[in-house]
Amino acid sequence: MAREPAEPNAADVTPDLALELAQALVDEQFFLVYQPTIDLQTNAFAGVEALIRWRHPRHGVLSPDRFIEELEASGQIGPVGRWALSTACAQGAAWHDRGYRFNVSVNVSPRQFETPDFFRDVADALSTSRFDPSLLVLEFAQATLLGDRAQSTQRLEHLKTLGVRVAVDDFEPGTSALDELEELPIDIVKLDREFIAGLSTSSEATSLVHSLVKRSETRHLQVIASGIEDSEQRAQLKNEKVHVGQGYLFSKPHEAEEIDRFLEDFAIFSGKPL
Ligand code: G
Ligand code: G
Ligand code: MN
Repeated sequence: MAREPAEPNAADVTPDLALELAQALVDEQFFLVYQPTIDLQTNAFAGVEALIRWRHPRHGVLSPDRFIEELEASGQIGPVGRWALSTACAQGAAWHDRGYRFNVSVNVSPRQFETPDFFRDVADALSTSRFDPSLLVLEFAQATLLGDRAQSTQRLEHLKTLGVRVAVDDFEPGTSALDELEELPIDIVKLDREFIAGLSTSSEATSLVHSLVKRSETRHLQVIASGIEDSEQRAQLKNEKVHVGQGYLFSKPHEAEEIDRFLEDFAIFSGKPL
């Protein structure tokens, strides 16, 4: 599905971009931003999703929609994905050391998941950072998992021996293949943000959320709603017993230092209704 970029970009893609991408990792132009997730029932801070950005020397900060595909096509997703995993785990461990214990989610693209190195990349990121594996969530798009299901199952089970958890990203009830996904060892289902955007005007969407949550209880799945932008959506999702929420209503993605400030406010004002 075509999406508006979440943040405006400074320039259109140029052929140079592909070449420049090769140097970007060496030149430390990539950085991660983190978007908080909130327990909708208790208002507790639940975790963050790590999202990559490219600080381009001339075009400014570029969002992954502009360069992930190119990284995939050129095979550079291997080293860049490794960097993202190890950076996110190191940051998660640093928060943990300061007494904050929450999940850190990292997005995994199709080609990353396919490479034999991926398991070792995750294992290395965990052991180097000493981040608690049970706090690391790997997010996969449905299409990444549903290609060769037998192979996906095998890979996911192997990854899960590390103690990590697995999320299905951009899930759209009604159109997504829940039956097939449930055969895989998944732990978390993330509701698509465009689906959430349509929630208030569609009673059908509301009943789809209702049955998903009901089903998740017997399957021991956690349901996360992404793209929550207003308090009406939040109230509706809380009412439907959706476990966790993410979206601009709570916070945009921010660099780690800004998340630190968010956490401080959280500790101080944890009793306030968000
Ligand atoms: O952050 P933003 O909404 O612009 O992200 C756009 C897309 O890029 C999302 O679908 C997200 O899954 C993907 N993405 C963000 N960070 C990473 C990353 O570190 N690795 C991979 N493979 N994909 C990412
Ligand atoms: O596909 P994935 O869920 O990994 O994409 C996450 C992206 O969604 C982030 O890059 C972020 O910029 C964007 N995003 C997060 N919250 C919101 C929101 O409330 N509204 C919109 N429009 N985009 C959001
Ligand atoms: Mn994601």
